[in-house]
Amino acid sequence: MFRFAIVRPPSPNFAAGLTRENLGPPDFPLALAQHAQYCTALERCGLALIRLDPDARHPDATFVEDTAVLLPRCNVITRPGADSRRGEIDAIRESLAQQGLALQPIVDPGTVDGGDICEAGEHVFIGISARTNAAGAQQLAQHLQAAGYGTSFVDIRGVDGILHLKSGMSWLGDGRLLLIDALAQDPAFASYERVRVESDEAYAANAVRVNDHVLLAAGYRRTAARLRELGYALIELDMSEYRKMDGGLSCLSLRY
Ligand code: CIR
Repeated sequence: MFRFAIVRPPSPNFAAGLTRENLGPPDFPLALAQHAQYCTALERCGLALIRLDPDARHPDATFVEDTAVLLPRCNVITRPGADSRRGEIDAIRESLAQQGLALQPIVDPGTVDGGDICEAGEHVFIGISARTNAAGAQQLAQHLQAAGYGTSFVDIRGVDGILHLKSGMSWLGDGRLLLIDALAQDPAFASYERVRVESDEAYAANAVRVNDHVLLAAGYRRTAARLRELGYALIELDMSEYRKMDGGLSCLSLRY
């Protein structure tokens, strides 16, 4: 069960953040409204929110997930792979320390973005990507293994269209993963029940199980129907402005 989430609304220069998408600049007032709906959804799932102030020095700072990996027995402050994002960790470290969490570091030359880390109960998948390098993945695996978690690496550098591992997959609980086709065949996931996301709905693969609900991007009819069939209570959220900046549902909060 998650009890808390750290969230941080975008700052007015949100459009200056990194993106590989060609969907045009985000509409800032709409991004704020979508963020507010996202926060309401987390509260509906029973979470108490820790709301950080927007950070104009870091236009990507709303994507708080990339700055830490928080698990019941292991908390790690990351070292984000993009230079422009490295300073985002300061405010997160301070906030987590205030909550009394003991934090382990990722150190140079390692880089890790939290979006590459997919916790699946006692096992953690660590994506190796343009942001998370082999040294960072190795350091993180050592921290996790010392805390008793199993780990495996998933190299996504050859997978088109996803920035982070979790851009293409999510843990649904109950032994189930939601996956895009390009990941579904990876042997790392062979022992899980795999729920496929069709290629024209690939963005929906970044869902988030939060206690008794699954948060899902709005507008992905077949994925929503499949998850409902499996018995999940969905909260569908419009993510259009975050998608323009290469972000998905999971990136907007750090849940613990
Ligand atoms: C970036 O490129 O770093 C941001 N514009 C998007 C980060 C999205 N984070 C995530 O998927 N965990």
